[in-house]
Amino acid sequence: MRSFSVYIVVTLTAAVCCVPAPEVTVKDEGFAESYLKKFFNLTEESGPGVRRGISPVTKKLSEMQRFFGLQITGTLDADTLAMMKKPRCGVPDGKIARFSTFGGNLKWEKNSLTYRIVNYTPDMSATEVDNSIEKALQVWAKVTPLRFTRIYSGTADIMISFGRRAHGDYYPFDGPDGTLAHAFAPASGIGGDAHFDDDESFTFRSNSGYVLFMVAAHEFGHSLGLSHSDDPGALMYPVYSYRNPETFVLPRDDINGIQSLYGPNPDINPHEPKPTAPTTPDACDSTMVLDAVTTLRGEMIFFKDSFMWRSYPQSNTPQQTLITNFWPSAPVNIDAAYESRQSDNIFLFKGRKVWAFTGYRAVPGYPKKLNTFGLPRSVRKVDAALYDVESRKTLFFVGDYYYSYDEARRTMDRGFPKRVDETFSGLTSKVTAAFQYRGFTYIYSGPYMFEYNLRTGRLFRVLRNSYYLRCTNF
Ligand SMILES: [Ca+2]
Ligand SMILES: [Ca+2]
Ligand SMILES: [Zn+2]
Ligand SMILES: [Zn+2]
Repeated sequence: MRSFSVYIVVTLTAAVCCVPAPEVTVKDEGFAESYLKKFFNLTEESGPGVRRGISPVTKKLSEMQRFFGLQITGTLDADTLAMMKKPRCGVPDGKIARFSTFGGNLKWEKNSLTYRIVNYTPDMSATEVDNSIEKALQVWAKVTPLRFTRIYSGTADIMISFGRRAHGDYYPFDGPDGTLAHAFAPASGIGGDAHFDDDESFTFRSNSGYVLFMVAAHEFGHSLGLSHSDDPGALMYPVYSYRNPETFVLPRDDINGIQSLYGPNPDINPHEPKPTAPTTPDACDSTMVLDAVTTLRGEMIFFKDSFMWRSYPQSNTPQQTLITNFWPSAPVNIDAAYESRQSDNIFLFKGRKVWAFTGYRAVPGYPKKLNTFGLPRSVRKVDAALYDVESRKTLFFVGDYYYSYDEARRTMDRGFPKRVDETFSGLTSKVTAAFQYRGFTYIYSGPYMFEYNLRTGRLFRVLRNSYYLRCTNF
């Protein structure tokens, strides 16, 4: 134990984004140690046989960083610590892979399973708990031949209970937050069972507290044989994220996972329209059209649907995450984004509204209306925005035109809007995203990126998305 903290090299480089003046304390090191032991199988070093070279902690930190798509530093940096502190499932993280299973033989050898709700949480009514559990099981029944029957006494395949701290297995819960629940892989006895930490406040629908339906649907994935996925959009991703239970549709990655064990639902009517399973955008898709691109304190951020990639200058691997994991109050499917160096804010645009963040924090008073920036009321949405470091102006692209906003004077410049192709030669198709990087101005149109000198309007190169947002699946 003592030797452990020596290995955690506390380095907080300037490139670490978004946590203001972070400090990793001795307490954090202890916390990180127990996190790695619990979820990444870090074992104590003992005896004289300690190998030279990379320490087990560095190795496990790197493994954890790779799993969560963080920058792989092998040190306990601020981003890594923030990820460790997110509420999550208590089951250890296994392979670094899209969906994974506990092993092909850890599955039920029957399609008809029983479940029993052994006790209730005081947070919700019994009806709400029953409904959440039933709905969570149906998430899996819809896409497999598995069918669930509730029993009220005796031993069910899936025994469901709420407990605090030590609750009868060897995996005590940890009080409020941290671990929310855990479940056991298919087997007799405790196998298949799901336990919920009753030190959490569970909720039926609201976005304060943890939605029991979401937590339960994830845990039942384990009860049926799935392990964790590193797809940040998957239900089997280990970190909790709020989703509306009314509109939740099981993502493609989870469907692929569960069907690899049990096959598809034979009762599905192929003529019945069903909601399409959401897929996580892939940087390797050469036809992908990004929603927005911006810099953020030296990083590049690429937005698509509910997701964003962070790309660090010193790393070639863009890290994908849900936008709401980064900024819980941010919109998804945004129209445009830019970073104001003037105010150290990042602005996200969607429809007639704009959100502002400083690092991880939402700026109070937002979202505001578009006309805060002096844009005319007739503008319904902004297609793209970029901040010009040299002139400290922000350009807003709207259809065939663009506006110039003076960040210092907080007014729209005279003489605008101008036609886009008047300044940016050769740009005749719709602008979809824009940003400035290392003195060059990049205007995206579909999957293409046009590289300009903003002063002269000279076009240097036409590139693909992948020039900055690298495809790293190899
Ligand atoms: Ca069981
Ligand atoms: Ca807990
Ligand atoms: Zn889990
Ligand atoms: Zn338990």
